[in-house]
Amino acid sequence: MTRTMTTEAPALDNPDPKTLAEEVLLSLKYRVGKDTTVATPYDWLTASIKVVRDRVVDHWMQATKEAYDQQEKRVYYLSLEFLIGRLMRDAFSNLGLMENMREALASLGVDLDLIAGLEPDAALGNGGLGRLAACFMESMATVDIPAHGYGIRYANGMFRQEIHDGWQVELPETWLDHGNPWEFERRERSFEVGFGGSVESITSKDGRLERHVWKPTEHVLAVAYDTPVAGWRARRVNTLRLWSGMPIDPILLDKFNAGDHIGALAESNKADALSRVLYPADSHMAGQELRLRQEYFFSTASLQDIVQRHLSQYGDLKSLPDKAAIHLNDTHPAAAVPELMRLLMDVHGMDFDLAWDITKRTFAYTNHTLLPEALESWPVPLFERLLPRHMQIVYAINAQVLLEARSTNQFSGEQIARISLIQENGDRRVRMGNLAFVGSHSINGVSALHTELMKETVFADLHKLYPDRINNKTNGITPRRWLIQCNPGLTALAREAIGGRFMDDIEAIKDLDPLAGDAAFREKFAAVKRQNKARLANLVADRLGIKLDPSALFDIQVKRIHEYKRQLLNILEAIALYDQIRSHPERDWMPRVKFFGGKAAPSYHNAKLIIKLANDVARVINRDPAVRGLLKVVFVPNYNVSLAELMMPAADLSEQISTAGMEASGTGNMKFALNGALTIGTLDGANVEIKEHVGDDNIFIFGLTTAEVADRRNNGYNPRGVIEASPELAQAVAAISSGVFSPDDPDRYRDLMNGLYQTDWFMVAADFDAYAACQREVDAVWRNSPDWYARAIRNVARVGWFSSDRTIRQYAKEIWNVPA
Ligand code: 4GP
Repeated sequence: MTRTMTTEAPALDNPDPKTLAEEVLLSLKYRVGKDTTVATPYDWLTASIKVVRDRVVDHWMQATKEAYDQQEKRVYYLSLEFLIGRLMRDAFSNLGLMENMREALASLGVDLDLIAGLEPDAALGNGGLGRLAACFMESMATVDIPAHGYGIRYANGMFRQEIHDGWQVELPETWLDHGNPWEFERRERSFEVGFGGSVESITSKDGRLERHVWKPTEHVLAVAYDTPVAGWRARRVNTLRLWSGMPIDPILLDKFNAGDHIGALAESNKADALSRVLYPADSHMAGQELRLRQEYFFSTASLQDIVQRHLSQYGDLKSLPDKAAIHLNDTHPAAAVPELMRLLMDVHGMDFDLAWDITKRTFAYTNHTLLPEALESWPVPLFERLLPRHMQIVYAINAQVLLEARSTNQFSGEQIARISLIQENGDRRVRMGNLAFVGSHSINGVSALHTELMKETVFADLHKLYPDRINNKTNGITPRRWLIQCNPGLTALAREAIGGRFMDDIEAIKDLDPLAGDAAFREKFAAVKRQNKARLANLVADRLGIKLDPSALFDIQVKRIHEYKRQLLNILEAIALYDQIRSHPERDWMPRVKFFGGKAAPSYHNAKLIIKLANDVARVINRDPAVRGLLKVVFVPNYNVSLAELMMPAADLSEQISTAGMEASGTGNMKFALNGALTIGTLDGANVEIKEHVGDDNIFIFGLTTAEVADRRNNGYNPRGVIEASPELAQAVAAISSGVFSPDDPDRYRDLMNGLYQTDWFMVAADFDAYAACQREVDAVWRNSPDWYARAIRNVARVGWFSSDRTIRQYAKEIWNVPA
């Protein structure tokens, strides 16, 4: 069943600016406790948020009640990361209050943009999968699915990045310093979480095993904090419930009284640690004990909450799969599989078979990366020590799965070993991917290519055993944040040209397509782009003191710094272009600014070195008078959601240049295209589908395909030969190796460059010439401005499909079995 969206908003009251101004004043007085004479900008921010939150709450309660009364099936999205960013604009815009609120605040002498800029950027995620979870929350509310997001309320989210002398420096992000006006603390909604201890077997009088009882030795509380998430036009408001760790006894008084002041706080510190920091690992396994504790902590709290809600409404857990779809965002919540089994068997008395059937029908799992270093596995001794009962359950599940596999007579011993939940070679480890897979009825990849690769690589054997489970759900982005809010200029232009239907159904943006041929429209489009570029140029001038010309081509690569994403390829091309500009000053070069932005995991040596290299190269190129401003390189520090909102609308060219087969999907590629940037990219992740939608003429594709990469790797790739055969590349590599960009430390990049010569796992050298040639094609099209903007408009018009509303509807229909 598809509910169509109309432009008619459901009964949204639309208070005039005067009413809103009064509400803000009351809020300032009674909620914040200040009057206008002493109010700081933060006070105005808090007062304004509370006004809009009150309105959200009305819709929230209504939605909650409806879900209950109508016995709707609920979706529970378990994710260790929610990269939500700022929420105020989102709420204003989704409730249709933006303009009136702006006027209301102006009448009080307050600038909406100024206070909006003070709202902390809630960075409870690393990048890809965390931002996806945030887009999904907004889309689930928009397409009217009753849903709860469950995660951790990290006191310190993603670190703040500063660049000192070109190096990344990590500083704690303290987003809660001014409190969090969005959330509701629910002390009464808390659950006990245990760790360690032992398992007791309870037997009946006749010696039969009745059940197991886990007796943990450590106990903490998980306390709920709720943030309402409003969908477009507040059609529905859902809940993001984040857990915070609390000690059961805040202080152990007997220890304190005995003089052990530190020991008295030990419990408290342990509880606090659970929700203190987000591990800054993107596509990389975090590996420490605290991480496994965090994973279990939020999984059990969420499940206890879900089970309690279900029981209070339906009285019986047998109907759980009919009324609850629990989604595992990557393997981080995979401990939920044995935890649900434990709750069903040990607490609610079911037998294994029934519990296993319910578990599989309830869970679904999304895989977000094929990188081997990101596939989670935990040492058996650690798992067993922290979660002894879960270890037993994992063994029991494994026995069942291996029995099924063997009984088909289709698998060799080696294949059986790969299907096993336990890795036996080397140290014994619990494989969380396999656990999530076998415990779920649906396992999805995040782009068509990625899903096929999942079937062929990591999950090949499990796919053979359970061929109906793997399916694809290509990622999407919410067009509210990533077009309507972040690009008001383009939104207004599109409304003027084709009406506002696209705001309710983003696929209607395709009506812009014919306007690519309209010179007057193209000019207006170019003017909007130019304004957006000027905004970014101002930010760069303010923050970095670098002056940029908004008429230059803005070429942007923003994402986590990772070798497979190949920022290095982009930097090498910048150096090659720099050489060319100097040696051929007579050519008609098109001015270009290459922007970089992104964080490196603090322990990822090469990624941090690549940041330093980008900055070193920027310094040399930007200062060289021979370049005559034709090329500038800018590394924008502390890339986060708010910066993305500024950068996406300002891009002419979007860099999506990962080694084919390595980027599961990408979502930045979608944000850029929707804001009118042309993509230069490899046939990787969702680029493949973006190409199909925008058409071959409106995207720049280069480089090896996935099959060619595999082929090269298997057949003795010789990067040295490749580098030596490419004069431009050889010169760029030689310049870096010889210290042209690091005169203070000429050897700084020696290992990095040796890596290119010797292994070049990411095929930077192999793709260099194709990439450089493709960039010159970009220049040629850019030179013909009407042609460029026609292509840019077609990008906007043709990527409406990459909306997270579409993705979520597919999840709803094909995985969760809920109406949307
Ligand atoms: C990311 C993938 O790297 C990215 O391609 C994808 O678009 C995103 O998930 C959402 O599906 N993976 C991660 C991770 O964030 O930590 O593995």
